[in-house]
Formats: sequence, structure tokens, C-alpha cells
Amino acid sequence: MASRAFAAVPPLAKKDTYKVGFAQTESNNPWRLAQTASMQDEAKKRGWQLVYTDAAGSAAKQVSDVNSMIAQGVDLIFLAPREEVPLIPAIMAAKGAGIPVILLDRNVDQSLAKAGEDYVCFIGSNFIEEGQRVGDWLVANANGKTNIIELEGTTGSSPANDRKKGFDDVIAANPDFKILASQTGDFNRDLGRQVAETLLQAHPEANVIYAHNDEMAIGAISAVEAAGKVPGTDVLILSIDGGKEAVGLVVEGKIAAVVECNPRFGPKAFDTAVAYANGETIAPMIINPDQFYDATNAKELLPTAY
Ligand code: GZL
Repeated sequence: MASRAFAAVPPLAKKDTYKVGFAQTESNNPWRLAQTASMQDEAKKRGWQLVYTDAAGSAAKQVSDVNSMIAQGVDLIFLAPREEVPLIPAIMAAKGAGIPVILLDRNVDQSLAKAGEDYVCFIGSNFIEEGQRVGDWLVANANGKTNIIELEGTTGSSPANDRKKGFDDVIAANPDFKILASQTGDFNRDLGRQVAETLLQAHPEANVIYAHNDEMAIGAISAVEAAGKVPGTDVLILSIDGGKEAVGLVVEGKIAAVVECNPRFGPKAFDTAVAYANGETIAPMIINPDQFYDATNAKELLPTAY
């Protein structure tokens, strides 16, 4: 793994406007599209030049996307590392080229790169807490439904790793509950549906599905219905992201609860870059507050969902 060539994160000069890169992981679901739109809107609002790339689901391409931004001489790079380890070389290459990196949304393996040394900071949700909040809600509201299928996000990504850890730790502390099976659906709706169908066939006693994101939760609804069961009545479906479609399904009773993971990074990301240029101390982790939706508040809060 690349060594740490510099002692600290490269500075960002104070300027009126900047040329910044945003290396997106993929554009395969509403959450990612909302994140990209927020970044593009903010760049336009501030008159900054945004060099945008889409890695189309490939960590290797995301590394080359960052390297191309370095070659273009951007002032700073916003990076949403698709997976925790493969993007480390890109972070070190930017650091070596004197370009500061701000991580958005997804984090990197903390044993390989550190905020304040290798990149400016991480801005995003506390994924472990998101998983814990889903687990806590289930323990309090299960009404006897304790046999769980877990649909994991992208293998190796920090949201998948940490949403699993947060939820599974709560379940481990509550012996009445059991995770029957846990498998990746790659944050994808149709793959989530396919995996849920397979696991429901293998575990007909399952009566809870915990999906690491809305797309897989919505896919799971189709799988539950294909199995001749009623979402919300026979099987509780739990999710994270909190997009309009999923919150609407909470109102309908097909999804039991959703923890928000707000994708609107633009204002906070650009403000953090300016604060860094102004020499302000930047916290290593800037955590976004996440709303919680269930039958008690989804109807009222639906208009505010992204
Ligand atoms: C979480 C983000 C995840 C979303 C998914 O911050 O990285 O990626 O939860 C998206 O919907 O694909």
C-alpha cells in the first residue's frame, strides 16, 4: 500500500472560486442521483468548476477517475469511495500531488488512511448508528416477528460493513431474535429482489427483512408478495436511506421503518472546503443527522423526504 509521502494533508489556497473534482461511485439508484444533483447544484450556485466522474460501479475506474482529476490540476477532490480499501491509492496519489481530498458519504479503512493526515475529513452518516437504530426499532416493535433475513449493501463498502455491524450487534444482544441468512444485494433493487426471493424460499419461517438500503427493500417487497405473503403483516421490511418512494411505502404499511441517510451533501461539502481554505480546524468526521420514519410520522414527514 502507498506510503504516506507527506506529513499532513495538502492545503487549499484561499480563492474566490475553485476547480473541484467529484468522483462518484455510480448512478444506479435515486440516492446516488440525489447526491450528484446536490453537488452539481452547489457548484453552479457558487460558480465553481466541477469536474464530475462516474465510476459506474467500478472501484478501479474510480481510482483512474481520481488520477485524471489530479492530471487536470483540480484544487480539491470530493470522493465517495465505493469500497473501503481500493480507493486508498487514489487518496495517496492526490496527497502526493498536493491536492486535498474530502470524503463524502463513504469512508475508507481507517488503518490505511486517516483524516487530518491523508485526507481532510469524512462527511456523511454514522452507518453503525443507522444499523443500531433499525435493530432497536425491531426489538421494540417486532410483536413476535424475530426471524430475520438481511440484505447487505455493496461488498466492502463502509455503509454495508457498518450497517451490518450496528444491526447485528443489537440482534446479538437480544437472543429471541435470529438472523437466518445475510447476503449482498449490492444496494440494487432487482438483485435485492432476487436474493430476497431465494432466501425466503430457503427460510419460509422468515418474518423480517432488513435491507441496507431502500432499493433492496423495495425489491424485497416484490419478493414477499411473490411468495404469497403480505409485507407489513406477514413480513416486516426495514430499510435505510429514506427516499420519497420508501417513505411513501411506510405510509402504505409495506415498509415498517426507514432510517434516513441524507444524500444532499452539496452545501456542507462546499462549506467545509471553504472553511479548510480559511485555515479553520476541520473535524475528522462531520456527521449528518438522520431522520427516522415509521407509521407514527411518515405521512407528516413524507414531503420533506428527498
Ligand atoms: C450511503 C450510500 C449508499 C446508500 C445507497 O451513504 O453510500 O449508497 O445507502 C447507495 O442507496 O447506493
